[in-house]
Amino acid sequence: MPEGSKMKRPDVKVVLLGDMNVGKTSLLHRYMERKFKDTVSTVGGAFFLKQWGPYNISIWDTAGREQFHGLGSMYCRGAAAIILTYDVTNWQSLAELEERFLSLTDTANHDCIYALVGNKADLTDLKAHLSPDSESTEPHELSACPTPPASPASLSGVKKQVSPEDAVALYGRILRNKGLEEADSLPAEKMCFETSAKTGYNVDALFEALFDLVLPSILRKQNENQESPTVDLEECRGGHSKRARSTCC
Ligand SMILES: Nc1nc2c(ncn2[C@@H]2O[C@H](COP(=O)(O)OP(=O)(O)O)[C@@H](O)[C@H]2O)c(=O)[nH]1
Ligand SMILES: [Mg+2]
Repeated sequence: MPEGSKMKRPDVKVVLLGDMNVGKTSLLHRYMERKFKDTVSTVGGAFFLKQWGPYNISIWDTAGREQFHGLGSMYCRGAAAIILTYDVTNWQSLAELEERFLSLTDTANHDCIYALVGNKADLTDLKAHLSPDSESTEPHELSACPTPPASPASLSGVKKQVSPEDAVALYGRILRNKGLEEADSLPAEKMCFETSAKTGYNVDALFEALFDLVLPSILRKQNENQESPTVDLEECRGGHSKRARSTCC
C-alpha cells in the first residue's frame, strides 16, 4: 500500500457484543485511547483500526440497544473473534449473551474465537479496583478466571452477581452451540476474562491475547488470497460518522 494512502485494509475483524451498559465502548476506549470516561455513548456501531505488527485489526463496537439488534449479525459477518461482554455485577447481562446475542454470531467465521469478558471487576474485586489507572502495558495474569480475592467492604458495596464458574459454564455451552468439541477448542481458562475499563485491569491482556490468537486466521485468509473489504477512512469521516475511529463519543 503506498505511503500516505487513506485506504486501510483490515486484515481481520474483532467484534464486541453484549448488552447495553456492560462497558463495551469503555473497554475499547481504554484500550485505544488509554482513558476512561464516565459518559460515553455508542450510536449504532463504530470501529477502530489497530495496527498489530504488520496487520490491521478492525475492532467493532456495537450498541446493545434493541433498535440496533438487527444490525448485530451484520457486525459479526466475517468476524475472526467475538468478545461477548457482560457486567460482573449484573447476572442478567450474562443471561442476555446466551438468550439474545449468541444467535447474532452465526455470521462470524467458522473458526471464530469467542472470549467471555466480565467487565466492571473494579466494583467487586480488590485487585481490579487497585489496578493502576496507567499507561502500563504490563499484562495481568491471563487466567482472569479464577477471580482475584474480593473485598466488597472496601469497594463499592456492589455485589458480584456472576462468578468465574458461571462464565466458564457459559463458555462450554457456547462451544456446544457452535458444534465445537471442548477438547479441540481454546480452553475456558484462556478465554474467560474479568476486566475493568475503569482501572485498566486486564484490558491490554484481553485484546492482545485475542490479537495473537487471530493471527492464524489472518495467515489462512492471506493464503486463500481472499479479498477483505476495504475501508475508506476518509469516506467514513465525511459520512454519517464524523471520525472513523471514534464515532462512539
Ligand atoms: N465501575 C465501572 N464502570 C464502568 C466500567 N466500564 C464502563 N463503566 C460504566 O458503565 C456505563 C456504561 O458503559 P459503556 O461503555 O457506555 O457501556 P456499553 O453500553 O456496553 O458500551 C458507563 O457509565 C461507564 O462509565 C468499569 O470497568 N467499571
Ligand atoms: Mg457503547
